[in-house]
Amino acid sequence: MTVKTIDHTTTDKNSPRELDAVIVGAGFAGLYMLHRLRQQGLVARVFEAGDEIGGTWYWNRYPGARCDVESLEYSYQFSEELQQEWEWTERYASQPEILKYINHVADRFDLRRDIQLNTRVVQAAFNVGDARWHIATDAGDAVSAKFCIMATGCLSSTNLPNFDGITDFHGPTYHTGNWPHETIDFSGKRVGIIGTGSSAVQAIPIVADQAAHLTVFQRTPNYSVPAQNMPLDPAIQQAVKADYANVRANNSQMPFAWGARYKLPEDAALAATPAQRQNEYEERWQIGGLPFIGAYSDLLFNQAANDTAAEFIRGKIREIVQDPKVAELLSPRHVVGCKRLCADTHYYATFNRTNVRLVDISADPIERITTAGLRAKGEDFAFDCIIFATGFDAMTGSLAKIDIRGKNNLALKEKWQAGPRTYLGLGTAGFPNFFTISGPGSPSVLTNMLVSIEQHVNWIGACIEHMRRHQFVTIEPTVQAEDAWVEHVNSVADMSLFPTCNSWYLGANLPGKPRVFMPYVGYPPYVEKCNEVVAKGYDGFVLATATATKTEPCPA
Ligand code: N01
Repeated sequence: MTVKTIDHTTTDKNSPRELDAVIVGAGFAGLYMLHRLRQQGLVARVFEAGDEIGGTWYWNRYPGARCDVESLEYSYQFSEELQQEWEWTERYASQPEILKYINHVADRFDLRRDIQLNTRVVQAAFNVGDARWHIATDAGDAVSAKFCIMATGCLSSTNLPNFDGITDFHGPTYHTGNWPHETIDFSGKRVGIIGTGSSAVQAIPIVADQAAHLTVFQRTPNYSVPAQNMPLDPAIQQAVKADYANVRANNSQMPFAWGARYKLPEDAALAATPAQRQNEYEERWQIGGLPFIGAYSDLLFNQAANDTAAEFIRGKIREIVQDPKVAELLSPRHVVGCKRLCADTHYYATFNRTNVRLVDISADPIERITTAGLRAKGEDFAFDCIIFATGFDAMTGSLAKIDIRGKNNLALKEKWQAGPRTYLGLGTAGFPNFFTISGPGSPSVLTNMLVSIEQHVNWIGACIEHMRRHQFVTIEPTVQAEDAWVEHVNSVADMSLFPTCNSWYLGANLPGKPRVFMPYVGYPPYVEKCNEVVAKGYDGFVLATATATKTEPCPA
């Protein structure tokens, strides 16, 4: 693909070809970035591949799709009016409600006029000559922009394993991450589902309820805690809204930027007695969802501590699931939380249904997809439809799909061959004026994404404003700062138990993907570092004016 020559003489007021910024993606990150840049007086355009806005919440519309961070926290905080006026109906918002909220935001802030739908960016190349990004789309657009900002999401490039015979099946197939827009009715159908991650854990109870029969193919069992979802108590909503500034501020001090309203993990599990631990875990089980992992401060850092939580959940599985053999197969053996903890509604109990069968494929991978269904463990399974709940090429997948070229025609894909390399997850050396919102090397997926997105957008907005005030033309990280950051991200991860299992955080879910822990562990120290970088005049970045390059600290 080559970038079309830009006709600099054409100036269509409604569709300028020379922009201040191009933003790729119209999910939570892209929408707020557009709003922020407009407030700063910049001309920006968002390109979005989907035919509607919403990003991950547009594509992931499988039955049961729901957020695992509470709705009162999984929302923007940049506008006091917005956070006061919007009424959430459930403790954990469903996908349709979140999509409605996103659309409300777009209308409220008049964002749609700068969003181009049905348009996938296929190439972005930096030209040293004019210090601009030249961007081409599959709709034939060729524009140039001073800044190229990737708001492409961390979980937006679906992973469909390359099973033998993948196209042979005669019936319909669905991927949870790219679900059809019409309602799929599984009534009377024989359904097969591959995968038991967060998406499957949410979908399985609902599909099982409708289908004549559901077969679940499980490669690795997952820990899941009941979400305890319920209608949102108006008194709780009112109390949070009355104190929103404090609620948000307290969350920003939490390791993962959410959940400050729950008891903080002060003690170590190993310092508690078995009876105290049992009570604590039981209390957390009743609270529901991700706060379970906050029971003790050492759960993600000490194997023996983690074992106590793992055994508690395995005990729950044995209590809930009537067939001991099935309970054993559903019982994970890895560290709790090292793959993302799931939050469910009746997941384990679903395996007590007579129309549900669990097939353990941990030792025998699926042999092939067949015209009638699939073949596994020497057995032929016949289905009316198959659901792939097989996850994503996380964090780097959607960037790798675009031909991104920095200075000297360096391809990002090539630079990241052995794993992503960024400074702060915000930028990468050799790619001036290129920003990644919640990029690898930032806390992103380990946190409440909305908090991390807003922190990045605010940082990028302030950086662009700083450049304007001081007449800098380009900014990019130094190789030294980037190398030190990559090492730091890894050493922090290595202090935790996160790298101990085959998670998508590590890229270990995809054959051939380099095994590198991608997110940064710890939101507050990360924000402190970002602020310190700014206070020191964009320490670790190279800022260049039209005539000179400035590597020494400049006024903050
Ligand atoms: O994807 P996953 P997901 N043969 O990668 C299996 C967020 N999310 O879409 O574990 C057979 O977790 C794979 O097996 P294994 C959340 O952050 C949030 O479910 O690799 N099986 C696994 O069981 C989450 O973590 C929410 O051995 C294969 C499954 O497919 C992230 O998105 C809801 C296979 C994939 O699980 C991803 O979740 C949904 C193969 N070749 C998602 N390849 C909430 O907010 C893969 N698998 C609640």
